[in-house]
Amino acid sequence: MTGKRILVTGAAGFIGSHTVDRLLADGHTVHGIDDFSTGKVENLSDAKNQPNFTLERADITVPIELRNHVKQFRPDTIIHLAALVSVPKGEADPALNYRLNVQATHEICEAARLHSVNRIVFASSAAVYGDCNELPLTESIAAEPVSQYGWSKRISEQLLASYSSSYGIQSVSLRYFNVYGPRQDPASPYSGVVSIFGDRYDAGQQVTIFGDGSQSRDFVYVADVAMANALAATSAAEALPASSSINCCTGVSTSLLQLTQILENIFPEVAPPAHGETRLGDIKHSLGNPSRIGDTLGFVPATTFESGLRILLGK
Ligand code: UD2
Repeated sequence: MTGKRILVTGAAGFIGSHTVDRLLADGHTVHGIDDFSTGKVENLSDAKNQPNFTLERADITVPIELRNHVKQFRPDTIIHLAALVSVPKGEADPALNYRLNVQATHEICEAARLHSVNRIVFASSAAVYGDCNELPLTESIAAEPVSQYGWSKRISEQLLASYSSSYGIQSVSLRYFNVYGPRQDPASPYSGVVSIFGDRYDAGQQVTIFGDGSQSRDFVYVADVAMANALAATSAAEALPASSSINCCTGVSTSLLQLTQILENIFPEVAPPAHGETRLGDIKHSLGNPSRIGDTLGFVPATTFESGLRILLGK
């Protein structure tokens, strides 16, 4: 396989940095951009030393900045990961959510159109399914989001589809389920449960389960998500539809009680979890159907939940 030129937005973030690592390991030439509002340069400490990687600060909501990067680097594909990454933050600041998660996607589409980029891979989310409880969630289910964040991802998918039909720019929107793994910040109240619980157990502290712990999620390991991004960016054009929305998930359901059971086995000295009130607006179960990602991209998750958790914890 000949290496491709791939521009990654949000390159210094949690998923972005793993995606960069994967693309470089596969022999591609990568240009990363990030505004470093949440991304960290340390996340790219391995990548930084590699000759076929460049990294620059850029604000993708400023059209000229973005277009200059695309014009100069001339990517075959853009992987667009920069975003506001939380449902509660989107509800609290819908204007910011719109700017970062809709307007920025449009800027990416425009930069791609103006500078002849062949394909865009986009970080969508299971949040597009809203409160649907027809599990497992399959792409044929109508996406009916219930949050500003979920809507912004859905609208972005449609923008990409429109640029695909009008201008022939191929697009792949990957609907990420619950991504976990190294470099996810455990300190924020918006952090995912795996990073919060992993961090607490590691520090010898008791965790609090909101509700009875029977709620479950489809946890997908970040290096597997990076692999999915790489496959979506580099698969042969003929192997993919002009525009598609594809679940990025494992199809395996894990409850919070199963999560804490594994953590208790690793850290038997830590007090068992406390239980608190169910979190407002929580969904009980989320599970994706991974058939389409398997069929179209040949994606098979390489990491079981317990092994991913152990890598995260270094155990
Ligand atoms: C995640 C995202 C949400 C949205 C959604 C899309 C975060 C924080 N949440 O929500 O924004 O993208 O996915 O599907 O990014 N929990 C506890 N104790 C804690 C923390 C969490 O019991 O200290 C529970 C929580 O109430 C929930 C489960 O763990 O039942 C998973 O929580 P989460 O925030 O990791 O993920 P989710 O799917 O609710």
